[in-house]
Amino acid sequence: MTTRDDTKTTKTRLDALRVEIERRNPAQPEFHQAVHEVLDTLAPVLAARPEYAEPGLIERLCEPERQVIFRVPWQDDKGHVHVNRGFRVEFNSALGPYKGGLRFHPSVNLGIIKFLGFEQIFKNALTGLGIGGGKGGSDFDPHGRSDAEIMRFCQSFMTELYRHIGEHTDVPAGDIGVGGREIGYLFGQYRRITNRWEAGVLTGKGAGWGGSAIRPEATGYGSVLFAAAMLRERGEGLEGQTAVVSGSGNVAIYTVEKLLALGANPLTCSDSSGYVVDDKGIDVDLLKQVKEVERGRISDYAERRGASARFVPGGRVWDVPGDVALPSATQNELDENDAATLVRNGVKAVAEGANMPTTPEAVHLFQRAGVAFGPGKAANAGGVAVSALEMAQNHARTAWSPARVEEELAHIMGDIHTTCHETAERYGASGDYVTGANIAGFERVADAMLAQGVI
Ligand code: NDP
Ligand code: 2IT
Repeated sequence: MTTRDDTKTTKTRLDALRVEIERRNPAQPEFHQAVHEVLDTLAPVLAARPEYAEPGLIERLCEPERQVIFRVPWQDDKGHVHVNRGFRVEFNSALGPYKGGLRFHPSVNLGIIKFLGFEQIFKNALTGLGIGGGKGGSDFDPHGRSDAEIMRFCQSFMTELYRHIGEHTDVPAGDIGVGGREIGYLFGQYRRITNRWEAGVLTGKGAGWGGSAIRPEATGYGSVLFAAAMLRERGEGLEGQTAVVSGSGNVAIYTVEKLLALGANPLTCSDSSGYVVDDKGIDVDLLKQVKEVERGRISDYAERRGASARFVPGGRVWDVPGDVALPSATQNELDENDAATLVRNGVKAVAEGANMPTTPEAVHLFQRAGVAFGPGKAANAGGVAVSALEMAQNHARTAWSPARVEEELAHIMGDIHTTCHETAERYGASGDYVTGANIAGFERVADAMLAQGVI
């Protein structure tokens, strides 16, 4: 039987470990944040299951198996040479090949990639699909670059990355700044260098050359399904509810699309220059035209939409009242003040489409206020889950129908919700999806690591 003393001793050990991790990984605040958020919830499971308290297990979990950093030189359209930095952090392969996206954004550094890779371990475990955790990217800024510049950058990036990846080793996909266009250029260069048609080396490929139906939609659709499952647990549905969505990229667009399909009313979208409020609800076809076809800004949407929409430069999208909030842009975009505003305005559920968009203080505020809070590890797992289904289709040299993939996605999101909910209950944290997701993901990875020895 676990006593209060066991839990206290375990907490003291975890606190000491956290201090040591911060010392050994200086100047990586996002990585510290992600590790702390997980360690903070593990004490009950470590106290209840002594095998997990084995010296070195948590230490191994917090140390990437491999970290690759490389130079990415490329020439712009005027012939000027630029030098960016490329990263791939192969964090944990106990459950399967490293799996996780590539992010191209000027804010990328090793600490950002490590936080994302660490989160990915638990998220991927929650899908139940046999994928390890990894992440990569570059501090390259794709904004304003021509197609030819993007292609040359991707080719240079892959000219180093190809040595480290493979369908049984490490399988990248998209993230911020990396979508179907970039995956195409990356795949082309991989194929050219290796002289192999190895479809399973990257996911998010195009329809017709190994891509899965519904992969572009999967993250956004999945986070809306997760929000719906949390509401259902409280005897409510999404129909008729208003929603505040941030971001206007891949995740945000398909979040809006699914909200509309389920009868909810998405009122907002945003980018790094401001946000749009549309009193009639976001027009998803116009949003796709502006963002996916024309690669424009969210302010262009407001200009084209007419009287119902207005663009607010700067500002906080969370000032707009809504029943449900779906942060779908980037890390730490929703802070304690934003959470207080949302709670004051009556928000009932928050589902993280982005990775770690809610600061720890904001998460605690939501939980104290009784708001259903779905962490990214669970709520945005639909994207990587369909990536794993893409790998399965590639291995079998087949392509499933959109209806089949969508049905699988709905099952997976339902299972993740149930797993998180039941795990939280089992450890005395009923309704706490953060604890449920962390412990359930941890148990799967930890069991595999213990079985496979000290490696
Ligand atoms: P996109 O590049 O398609 O879109 C990103 C959006 O977020 C843009 O609207 C962008 O605006 C905004 N944004 C990015 N960085 C910042 C910033 N520092 N400040 C304000 N706004 C910002 O990326 P995705 O939609 O793919 O990714 C969004 C989030 O979802 C990320 O956290 C990602 O890790 C996560 N995610 C993505 C998955 C996927 O399958 N793509 C799967 C699971 C999670 P602007 O153009 O102005 O920069
Ligand atoms: O954060 C994520 O889960 C992703 N960017 C998707 C990863 C993937 O391999 O599909």
